Order: sequence, then C-alpha cells, then structure tokens
Amino acid sequence: MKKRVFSGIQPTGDIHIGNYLAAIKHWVASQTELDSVFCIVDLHAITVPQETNVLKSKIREVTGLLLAAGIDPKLSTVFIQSHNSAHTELAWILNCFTPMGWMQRMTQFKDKLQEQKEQVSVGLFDYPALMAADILLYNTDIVPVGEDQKQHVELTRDIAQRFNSIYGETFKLPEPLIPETGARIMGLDDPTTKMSKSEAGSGHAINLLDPSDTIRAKVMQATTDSLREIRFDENRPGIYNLLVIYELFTGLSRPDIEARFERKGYVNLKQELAEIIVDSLRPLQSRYQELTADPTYLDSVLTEGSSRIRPLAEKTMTVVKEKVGLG
Ligand code: AQP
Repeated sequence: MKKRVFSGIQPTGDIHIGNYLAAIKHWVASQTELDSVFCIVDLHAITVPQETNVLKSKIREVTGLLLAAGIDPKLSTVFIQSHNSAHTELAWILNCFTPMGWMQRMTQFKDKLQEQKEQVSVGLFDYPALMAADILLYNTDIVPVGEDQKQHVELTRDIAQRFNSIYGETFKLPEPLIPETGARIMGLDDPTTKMSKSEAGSGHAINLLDPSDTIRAKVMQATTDSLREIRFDENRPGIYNLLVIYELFTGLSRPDIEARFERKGYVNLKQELAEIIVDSLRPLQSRYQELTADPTYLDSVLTEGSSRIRPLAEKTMTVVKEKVGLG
C-alpha cells in the first residue's frame, strides 16, 4: 500500500515561485511513489472576498498550472474542494470538538486579523478546521506544505487525537512534510515577509505565468543590502532569499554557488538568476498554453478527480456519523 499524500492550494491571486518551489515541485516529484491527492481549495479561498468570475477562472488556471508543472492526472487525483460536500460536513463536526483556545493560537489568523480588523470573517477564523477536515477525510499519511502551514497540520493532529480519544481510533494522524530548503520563500520587495499571492506590490512575487521581461525586471529590482559579498547568510534576508531561489532552481550546492559568485557583484547574481528562472518556467508556460487550448480538458480532469475521491470521503463520513450518533 502506498502512503497517501494530501495537499491543497488556494485558487486566489497568481501562483508564484514560493508555491512552486516549496509545494508543487515536491508534489510532482513524489507522485509515482505516493498515492497523491491534490485539492483546489475554493472553499478556503472565499474566507476572504473574491469576485465570482475571477474565482471561477482562477480554479481552472491553478488546475492548468498543476498539470503544466507535471502533476499527472493518471497518477494523482486533482479535484475541487466544493465538489465534495463531505469537506464542509466534516468541518462542522470537527468544529464541535475543537476548543476556541486552540484556534485562537493560530498565527496566520492573528496576522490576518491585524490586517483586516473587524472585517475578518468567521470563515477565516475557522479555516484550520476546514483544513483538518480536508486532510482527515482521506486517511492522509503525509501533508507536504510550506513552513506557513505547519501549525495548521499540527492542529489537525490535535483535533484528530481528541476525537480518537473520545470515540476510539477513527482518524489517522497525518505528518507534515516541510522541505529542508525553501520552505519559506520571501517577498522580493520585502525579504522579511513571505512571498504571498494576496500581497499587492508589483515587485513582490514572481508568478509562474509572468512574461520573461517581467521576471527580469522583478529580480533586478529585488531588495538586497549595501554589502558586497555573495554568500548564504540568513542575517542578510534579501541576498539569502535570492541565493535560495538560485539553489532550488539549479540544484547546485551552496559552496558551488558561493564559489561561482566570488568577486562578482549583486548585479551579476540578479542577471544570472533572472535567466535561470525564465528558462526554468518556459516549458511550464508553454505546456500551460497547450493544456488550456482545449477548454473541456481541465474540467474533465476535475470531474474524474471528484468521482475518484468521493467514495473515500463517504466511507469516512459513515464511520464518523455512526460514532458521533448522528442520524
Ligand atoms: N512564500 C512561500 N514559501 C514557501 N511555501 C509557500 N506556500 C505559500 N507561500 C509560500 C505554500 O504553497 C502551498 C499552497 O499555498 P496556498 O495557496 O494554499 O496558501 P497560502 O499558504 O496562504 O499561500 P499564499 O501564496 O500566501 O496565498 P494567500 O496570499 O492567498 O494566503 C502551501 O503548501 C503553502 O505552504
């Protein structure tokens, strides 16, 4: 039996190289040895305001990008969260077993609360319970995520353990899988904040569908520092972030990269990095154009994914409802 992997991606904003290097690239690499389930989490997306038509088209865009990056729908299951109502049903049940205090400790919510103040939705507060439902529905073994989602996976384990302690062994406890390098790619304009889809600044993120000249311009404008030496030093977040991106796209070792840029300046590093990103994303971008040329293809993949996954969720819901005494 292959271990099951579950991961989600929000169809919000533009998918960027942080999503790609920390998550999507690893999903592609492990799909032959793991039973992989990837969910386009549109119900998570509406925890902040979305425009109807934009959300619908972003769902297809993210699906196209996952496939263009190498997710193979014959090996992996790709589906839309809202196509399976078991996600919201289980989330409600888990809500009833989750103390408010646990949710109030979630740092992502606390950060968004600072930004959105009283506009923040109840749905955003409850986001981690929905994420717990996503994961627990499918007896997930491994949840590959970036560093920002680690706390939510730990909460999922706590909720599962609590439920299991009341009703006996029901949910498998999932393990977060965080990449050793690049688990937190930072914004190019501000390397002290994580690269994020919802950040508005035009020089903040490199998006997977950015034209070559846009990528070049963003890299050349990236914030660095006034020092000269090019080496991996976490205390110099701007240059460190660029070097990590360089490392992840090239696969070269840190000593090799440092040796390559000895006695060279930041401009050399930025120029070379920009070309590496442009070249690395080119095949993905042309594959994306091919895949989206047929408007029915992506929907057929998503429909097939939903019907493959639904019986697994139904099995879990039957057990959970029986244990809780519903119906
Ligand atoms: N900057 C990042 N560095 C490393 N990993 C990242 N991830 C997101 N940003 C970074 C990882 O990408 C996967 C998909 O992310 P998501 O769309 O589900 O949600 P998110 O974490 O909320 O991503 P964003 O880009 O910051 O989106 P918004 O702005 O919409 O909230 C996850 O595995 C995530 O860890």
